[in-house]
Amino acid sequence: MLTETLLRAALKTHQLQLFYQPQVCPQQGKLIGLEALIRWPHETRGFIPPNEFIPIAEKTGLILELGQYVLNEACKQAAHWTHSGFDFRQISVNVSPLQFRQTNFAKTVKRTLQTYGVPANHLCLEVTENVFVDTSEKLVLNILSELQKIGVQLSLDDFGSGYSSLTYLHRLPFQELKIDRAFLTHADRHEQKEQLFQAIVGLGRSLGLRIIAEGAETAGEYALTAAHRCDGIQGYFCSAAVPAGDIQARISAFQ
Ligand code: G
Ligand code: G
Ligand code: MN
Ligand code: NA
Repeated sequence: MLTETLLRAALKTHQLQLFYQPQVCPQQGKLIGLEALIRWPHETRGFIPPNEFIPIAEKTGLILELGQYVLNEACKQAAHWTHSGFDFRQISVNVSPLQFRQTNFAKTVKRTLQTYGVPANHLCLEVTENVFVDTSEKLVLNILSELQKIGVQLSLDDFGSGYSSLTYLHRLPFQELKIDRAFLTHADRHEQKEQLFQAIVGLGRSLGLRIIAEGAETAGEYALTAAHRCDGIQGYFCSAAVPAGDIQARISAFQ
């Protein structure tokens, strides 16, 4: 069984690794960023999916340590890529609600960027609509505003999939909207799904947001994101998340 103890040990001994999934502009096929996704390679069990261990980390509070580990590793990688001359554009990191609302989160982010010498605009923080559960809109706005002042990019992840109130969206300083992959799946083959997808792209556009479509698995879905002028596409059709060392080879395959 997966336990907090095992996860804590894995974290402590650096068994958890970041993989990176490319985000690609569907018009030019150019790289526009990378999302860091945590991976836990286990000696006997293969890769343990984050969907199994992130909830444990959230329940036990270990997500604070795990979140900081991810932030450190992503910044370390960003600095390394910058020094080696690789223009990765930005690295996106997922931030859990508990981590997001911890005291001094913005200060912690700023200090981490300084530690690794990473310019703030090379980091994008992704939060989901779940940050609004158990937290007032005012507090969310305050935290986002502090992060905005630092200069990091802010992205609303899995948009449309969960608790979703459109009333707050225009008040919050996001630069990016990630459309939940449920909207893109088969949208090239179902008229109504395509219209729904198009409507969400339009909603994001009208708010001046960069639009990333998630979960393109086929050429048809990829073409659809280009037709609707999404700024970016992230999906298995381009590449799944791969180790940092494999990213440049991946990218040269589609650029
Ligand atoms: O990557 P998939 O890669 O299987 O990720 C599954 C889920 O785990 C996604 O919802 C993703 O947001 C979440 N996840 C992946 N990496 C991280 C991370 O570093 N921090 C947090 N909080 N969630 C992550
Ligand atoms: O943070 P978020 O929930 O957006 O994490 C992205 C999740 O989606 C990760 O688990 C990642 O591996 C997964 N993913 C990325 N591209 C695809 C895709 O094309 N199809 C599917 N089914 N999952 C994807
Ligand atoms: Mn994400
Ligand atoms: Na997502």
